[in-house]
Amino acid sequence: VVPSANSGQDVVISGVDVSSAFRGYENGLRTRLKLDEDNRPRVGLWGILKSMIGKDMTKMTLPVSFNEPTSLLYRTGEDMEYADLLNMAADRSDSTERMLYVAAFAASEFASTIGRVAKPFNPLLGETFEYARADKGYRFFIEQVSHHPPVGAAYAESAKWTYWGEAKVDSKFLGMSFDIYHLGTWFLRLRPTAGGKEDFFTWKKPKSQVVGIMSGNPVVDNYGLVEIKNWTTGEVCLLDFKKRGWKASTAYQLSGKILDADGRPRMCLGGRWNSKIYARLTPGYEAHVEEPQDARGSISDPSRAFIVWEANARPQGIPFNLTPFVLTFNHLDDNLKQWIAPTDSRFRPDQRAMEDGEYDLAASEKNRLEEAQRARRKLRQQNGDEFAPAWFEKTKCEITGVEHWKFTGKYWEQREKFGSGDAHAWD
Ligand code: CLR
Repeated sequence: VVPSANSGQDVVISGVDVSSAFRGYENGLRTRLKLDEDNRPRVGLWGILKSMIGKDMTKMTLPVSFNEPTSLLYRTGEDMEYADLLNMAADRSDSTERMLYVAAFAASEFASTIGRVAKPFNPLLGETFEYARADKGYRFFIEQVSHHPPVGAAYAESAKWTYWGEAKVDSKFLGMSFDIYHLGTWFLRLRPTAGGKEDFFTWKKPKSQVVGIMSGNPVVDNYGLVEIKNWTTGEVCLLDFKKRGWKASTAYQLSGKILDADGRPRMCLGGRWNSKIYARLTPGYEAHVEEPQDARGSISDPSRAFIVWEANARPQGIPFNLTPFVLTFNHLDDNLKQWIAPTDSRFRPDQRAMEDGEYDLAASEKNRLEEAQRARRKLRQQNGDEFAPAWFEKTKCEITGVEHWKFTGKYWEQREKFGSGDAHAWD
């Protein structure tokens, strides 16, 4: 366990002291699971999937050994791994440079997909997950707000930014590939350190796809065009996640350009979403950007590229090929138990059993939870009730006109009450 360093500093977001959100995390981050190695049976994917062509993931019943001990709530929380990029963005006084770090953030969200061809657990309706990092100054929260179709509403905030959106995926197994479409829009408000107007960005994630299923060498690819828009300045970043070709050298590539409000190029990007991203100032023209000979280029020097982002190391030997970052999510410290909601994913016995390598228990617990969920839905239907999320409300974004889930902020208030001894705070 390493400290997540609650340095004793107060964390203030938009004038509000949010330090209590970090209570319960004092014992630090775990660096390993109970298990040293996942000894899951290695079964070929194709053998089991071939009868499921045309189905989406929610309608596929797969043995639990195809799962990893995460859920779509955790997989969305993984967006926070490179949240530092958002602080770097806010610290730039030039809006093009802010866009650059935001673009790197949007691409960095895919680094964690390497080596993770496994099914995350389906979150239960109303399930929540909170993750607060005093050392990084942010808090993240997500609630499963819909089951059919599955939707998670996420909201993360820090002194310099607010990031929110809808984790909503549609998937289809087509035989040749398993395709995952990210339907939700992602929103980011950035408060430049130098002052001035807030930036307001939106974008959609590119497509994820599992290929190589039939050949027995399944890998995750992420590809497509992403348009990141800064609604405050009119700038746009076009990111092209290249589809993986036959040669391994074509994998993970990305290129992009940042255009000013008049559509003129200002900066170009290149690199790979699994390792490094570079950029170069290209005032008025476009250029292909690749790894510079020396890393000494600077953001203001059009003659050379410079490095914008580098992926964290992926140490070998972590069960399920998890990243060191996501490994910290399911850590249920005794201290933390006194603070988090009973709906928190850390309390899910099936995911717990999975990460402990107790696969039969994981399967039976998963079954039990899903049966109970079906029973609750039936009851709601009989009573003519509709499920209402506890912490989010559906609204329309005034700027973009896009429907989205608005965080009410109440979660952290109730958490503070609960942690301070109000046993009914979560009722
Ligand atoms: C990609 C990064 C996004 C969030 C996100 C959501 C859904 C995830 C996807 C990521 C990666 C690939 C994924 C997918 C759901 C299912 C799919 C994990 C993390 C897996 C690979 C499908 C495997 C299915 C077989 C086992 C049948 O920000």
